[in-house]
Amino acid sequence: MKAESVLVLIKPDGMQKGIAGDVIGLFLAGDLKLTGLKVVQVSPRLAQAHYGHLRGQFFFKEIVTYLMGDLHAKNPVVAMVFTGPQAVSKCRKIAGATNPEEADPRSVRGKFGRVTTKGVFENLVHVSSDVKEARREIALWFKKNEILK
Ligand code: IDP
Ligand code: MG
Repeated sequence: MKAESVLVLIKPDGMQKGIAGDVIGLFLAGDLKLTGLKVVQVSPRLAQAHYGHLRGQFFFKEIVTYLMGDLHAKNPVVAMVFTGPQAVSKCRKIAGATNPEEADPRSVRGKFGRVTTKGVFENLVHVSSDVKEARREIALWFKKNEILK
């Protein structure tokens, strides 16, 4: 089967909770190759570009400030690329549903996520939703020479 790549982000709540290692472990258990990894202090520009397609949603401002660490003591993001057959669907399954209350209790979001009283889905991770989105996002977060072949 043809290999594909996916962008996985551990968002600032995961860093603040001190569970980045556990989260990386859950993705590594998916039997994909880790082909990129770095820590990023997210700028307004990067956060807005990352969520550009969601501009106009009622939660847009909130998710931009969330990704920048403004809700979590300015913690950074761990950005990773995983590569292998069906990398997108495998990593989406490991992450769980967008709303942590609806996510499988064994998924990352089910285990560690929460919905705040203000209604923010603090769901710990981002995973590209398809191969096309993954290509755009990987190019946004990584330089070519930061990713293994
Ligand atoms: P995904 O992260 O599961 O792909 P998207 O629809 O791409 O979900 O939404 C991006 C992020 O926006 C989510 O991870 C979540 O943090 C937030 N979000 C999405 N839908 C809602 C909502 O209905 N209420 C609050 N936050 C939301
Ligand atoms: Mg998405």
